[in-house]
Amino acid sequence: MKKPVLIFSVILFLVNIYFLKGQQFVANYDESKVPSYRLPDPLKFENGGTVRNKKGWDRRREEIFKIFENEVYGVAPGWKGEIIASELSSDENALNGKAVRKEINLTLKNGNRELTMTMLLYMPKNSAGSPVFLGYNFYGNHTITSEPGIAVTKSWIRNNKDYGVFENRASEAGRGLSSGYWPVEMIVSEGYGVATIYYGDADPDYDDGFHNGVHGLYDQERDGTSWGTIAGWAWGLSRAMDYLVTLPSVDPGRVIVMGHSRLGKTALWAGAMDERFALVISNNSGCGGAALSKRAFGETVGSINRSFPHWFCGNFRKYNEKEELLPVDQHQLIALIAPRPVYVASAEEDQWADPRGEFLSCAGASPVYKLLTGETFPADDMPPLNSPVMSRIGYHIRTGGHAVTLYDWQQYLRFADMHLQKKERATF
Ligand code: GTR
Repeated sequence: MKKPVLIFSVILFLVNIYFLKGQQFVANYDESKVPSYRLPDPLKFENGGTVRNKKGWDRRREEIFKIFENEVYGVAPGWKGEIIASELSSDENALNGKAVRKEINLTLKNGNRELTMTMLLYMPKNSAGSPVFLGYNFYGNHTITSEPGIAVTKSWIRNNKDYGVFENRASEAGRGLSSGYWPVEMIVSEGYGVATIYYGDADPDYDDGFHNGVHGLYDQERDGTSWGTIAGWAWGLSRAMDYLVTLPSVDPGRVIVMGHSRLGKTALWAGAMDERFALVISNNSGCGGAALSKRAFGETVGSINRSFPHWFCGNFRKYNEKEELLPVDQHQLIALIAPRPVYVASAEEDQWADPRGEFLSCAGASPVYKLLTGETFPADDMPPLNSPVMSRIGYHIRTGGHAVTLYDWQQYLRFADMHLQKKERATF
């Protein structure tokens, strides 16, 4: 080959690679470009046999759970340690006398390693066995209400000038700034408690090679199946649960695990890992949460693994741009929660999280709920905006963007009332 031709060919080759790669990195928002895919059947064993009853489902559930552990979130270790709870503060007349508010340090001790998470707990006044919403917050306990008594977190936080976080330290400036996400007074007035922990207490949200946070409680050789950060956060919620079930003010059979976005992914995996959670809520959880991966719509497995290399297990990277090879999809994550009630919420402008993919996961989990409870998911197609559908699976897509809004909470309370308080609420 002549030299100029050779040079030209090499340049053409490089340009090709550049554009091909480029294409993979551009998110698809066009429904007509969703690849054709086949979802694994939650009611077919890996060997092809059919699940026919509850006993069969228990075995199938094991299979699906193991695949999620090994290929998606990683395997979280069992817990044989000790949790030491120490109360930091208590206010019997919080929220204008409606609630009892406590801050509790939960120190997890595993041999000579330890980690402390600070829980903020609001319970309705005179509560004896109330249901509770448990969920992490993004910016510290002091951000969820404006009440002055709540300590500003001392943990590492991603810098954010809007929240007054500089040099990875929170400040007074953040107080109450997340109260829109947490309408605590309304929730408590409806007879529910709220328990929340800053998510970075369980595991700081950056890639440090899994030394700090809950991973640091163990001395572990890591491989492709080792737990990532989402599994770590989910595991931390189970430790919070270990504590909640000891409180007389809390009904241990009615703890609801709830989360938004990355913490929505976490809530779903926590609900799958720990069957003590009575109800699970995923708000705008998207890729690796409620959205089907095989649709590759909005955020994809490749893009999430590149942006957040610490969230999932190493094996999940095998499916970057190869979603068709995934042996599970996220409808099976919803199915792992069955027969417990689960609510998935999407937002119209949150296309990155693939609302249709979140809806289709609910529909895909429906046969498992049908088998176990006789109830199906009552929607064949996506419901109109702001028109929730609720059976044991609840779903809505509301107007607006990626956030937790009052509207979302109103639906969660209605859904929780239906299933855990056994009272009907027409609508808010
Ligand atoms: C985005 C990420 C999403 C979602 C979100 C969040 O950057 O791509 O998967 O988790 O963050 O947690 O706010």
